[in-house]
Amino acid sequence: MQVYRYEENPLVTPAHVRPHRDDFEVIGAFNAGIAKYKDEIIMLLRVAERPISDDNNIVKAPVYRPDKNALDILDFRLDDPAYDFSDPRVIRRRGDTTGFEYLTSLSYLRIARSRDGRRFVIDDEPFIYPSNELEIFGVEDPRITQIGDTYYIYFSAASPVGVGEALVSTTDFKSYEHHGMIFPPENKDVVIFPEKINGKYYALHRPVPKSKGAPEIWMAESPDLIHWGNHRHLLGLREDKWDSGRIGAGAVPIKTERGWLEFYHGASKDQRYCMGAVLLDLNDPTRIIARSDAPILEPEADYEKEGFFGNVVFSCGALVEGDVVKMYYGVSDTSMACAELSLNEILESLTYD
Ligand code: MAN
Repeated sequence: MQVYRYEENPLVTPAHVRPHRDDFEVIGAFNAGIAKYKDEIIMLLRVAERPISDDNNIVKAPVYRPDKNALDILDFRLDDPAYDFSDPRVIRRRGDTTGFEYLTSLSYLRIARSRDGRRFVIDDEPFIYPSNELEIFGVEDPRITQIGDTYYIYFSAASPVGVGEALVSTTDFKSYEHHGMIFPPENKDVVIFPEKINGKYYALHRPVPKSKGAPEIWMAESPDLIHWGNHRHLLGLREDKWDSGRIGAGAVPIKTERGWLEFYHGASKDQRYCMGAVLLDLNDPTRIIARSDAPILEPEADYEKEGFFGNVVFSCGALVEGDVVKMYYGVSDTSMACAELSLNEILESLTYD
């Protein structure tokens, strides 16, 4: 697979983003949703900020309080035996290996704009900030589906009762309407198809079943984008491959002659995140036509291997012009990058059933 990484990569880094408060620092500007709006390319960044700590023994956890419309900042001592701080993203109760008590940063969504897709200017203010009880730990990893003149933006909403997926819509990227949670916890990595198929909307989503099952990709349908049903399991993990640990949909599906092309992320059991592809039937997207054996993009460049949480390439949006796929992707939970790939080469590389 030929991958052309932009010379300007990483395109947006935390250093480019001014924190929204003076006592905070930006540690991530990554996993952005992508849209074309008028003559601009919009990158809706997940900006992760944390309170500046002047004591190395203290980890701070920011929590949004909707009743006060303000943040609370909780302090944890690194030597507190009740907690495990080994994953820099989260604060865990000791002994808990998968869940978390608090996040070490608070994420919100902020717009970066570009004409050429390479040089981005970042808005001064957040666009979507946590606003209710289900978002008090932050909003993360947005995807954007344009349907007509409306842009549907959906993202993980994190809170003590779980991480689910919330939906908002906008027509101008200035104001938006909040439609509440569309997939309850635990669910992430939703992508909504850009048009109705046989009279229904479709979405991919990623529940995390507990007593049985694994973090895998499901399909749902809806008459109105708000109410989702007829859930079906679509795509599973593959033992001993790059996508053996967890998978989730990435970019909004691309309509091609051969089918809907979906870029999804797969993590190995040791948390190395790559991007691969799956091809779905145009008229029945619950039918899988082909899938990547090997990743189409994997952490290779320094900025993909090193950072806040290294060895991660994670795309939430791509643009297509003719045969050129411009895949925008978060790197190492830190910054944003873009790579161009050939649509045809991707389609040819898949393994067909
Ligand atoms: C995981 C990671 C984090 C994220 C939390 C909550 O730990 O994806 O980046 O903040 O889940 O969603």
